[in-house]
Amino acid sequence: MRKKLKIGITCYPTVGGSGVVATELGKMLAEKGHEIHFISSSLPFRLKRMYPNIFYHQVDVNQYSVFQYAPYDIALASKMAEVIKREGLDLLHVHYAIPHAVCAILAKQMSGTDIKIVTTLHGTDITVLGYDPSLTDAIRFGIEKSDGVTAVSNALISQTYGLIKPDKSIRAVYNFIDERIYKKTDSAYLKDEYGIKADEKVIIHVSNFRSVKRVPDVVKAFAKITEEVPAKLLLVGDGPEMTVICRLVNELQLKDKVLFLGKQDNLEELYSISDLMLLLSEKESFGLVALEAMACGVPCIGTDIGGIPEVISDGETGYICSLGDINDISQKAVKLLNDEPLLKKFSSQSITLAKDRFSAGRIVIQYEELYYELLEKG
Ligand code: GMT
Repeated sequence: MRKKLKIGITCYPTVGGSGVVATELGKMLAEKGHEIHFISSSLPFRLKRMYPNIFYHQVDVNQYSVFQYAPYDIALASKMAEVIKREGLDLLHVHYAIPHAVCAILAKQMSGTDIKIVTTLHGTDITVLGYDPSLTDAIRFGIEKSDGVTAVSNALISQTYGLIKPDKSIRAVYNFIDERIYKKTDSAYLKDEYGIKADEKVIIHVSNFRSVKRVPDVVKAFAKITEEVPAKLLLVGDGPEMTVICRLVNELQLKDKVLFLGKQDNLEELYSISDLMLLLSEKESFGLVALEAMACGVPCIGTDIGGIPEVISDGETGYICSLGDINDISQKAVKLLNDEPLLKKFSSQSITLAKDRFSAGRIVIQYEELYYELLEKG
């Protein structure tokens, strides 16, 4: 039997999908007997119960009057080096090339050990920061000096080679869901509580309301859908675009049909009362929320952007439409919502695809294999 590993994990614990994936990965690895050390600025938000083999090392970033900016990167690298030495870590798995891979490389040097560094690219570091020429070299450095690099979709790998041009092989390891949590649950009572009528379909959108998520497109598509199908729209999450969205909802006179739910836990309960998800982003390296929804039996309509077509299977678990094509999006939504047998078929195919391609069991093992491969290489 292979030895159990001591693994350090660093992510932005409060930032959307990457924080979720890093935390869920830590929990899954702990359940497989590995010892997990989260090194981050706050406790990962999905870490809700006690695990005897999960430890949390807080990175404190102090504000000094002599420095214009708080030195997060240096504080993180110092904490990583301290934990590497004290706990005898075998490997650091960091999420984001910058700053986390670069911090891990510095920490490795500071610790004087041969710890292996695995970096997972989630997209924001490549598709947003990669366009800033002042950061390209730092991102490339983080990637090339990591021992192993993964990306959450093949689309992100192509974008990384296109934008950053690293001399490094990058492995696609898809995001995953814990199917014990993300499954259809009996939460029908929520429909009454939210005032959703029996004949109304429920459309859901979940995001951090950044402009790249194109939430106005979701609202505009919904406006057209409700001309044909009685429906409510659940908007879940919060972020910088919220004011714009509230204004648009008022302008389109949709106030009675759109529910602003803000940030929510237990999303599986909301997915379980939903008939359709809309994910109409202009940048999306994977689209974890689409996968979560699919696992709960919710078909999705997504844009032909980034990794979305690798998650949503067009014509099987939902539809892929061109970015901003509100007419096509709403027509496809109406067709699906009005065809109960098709909706049911897409729903069950979504559950099957989520299980077959993206189950935790299938994906976590790919990370473990990479860890052992790197450690055995020496
Ligand atoms: O989408 C965001 O704004 C959050 C961002 C993050 O860094 O957490 O999400 C990225 O990573 C997720 C997990 O791998 C992916 O599911 C998202 O598609 C990706 N977001 C973008 O590429 C914009």
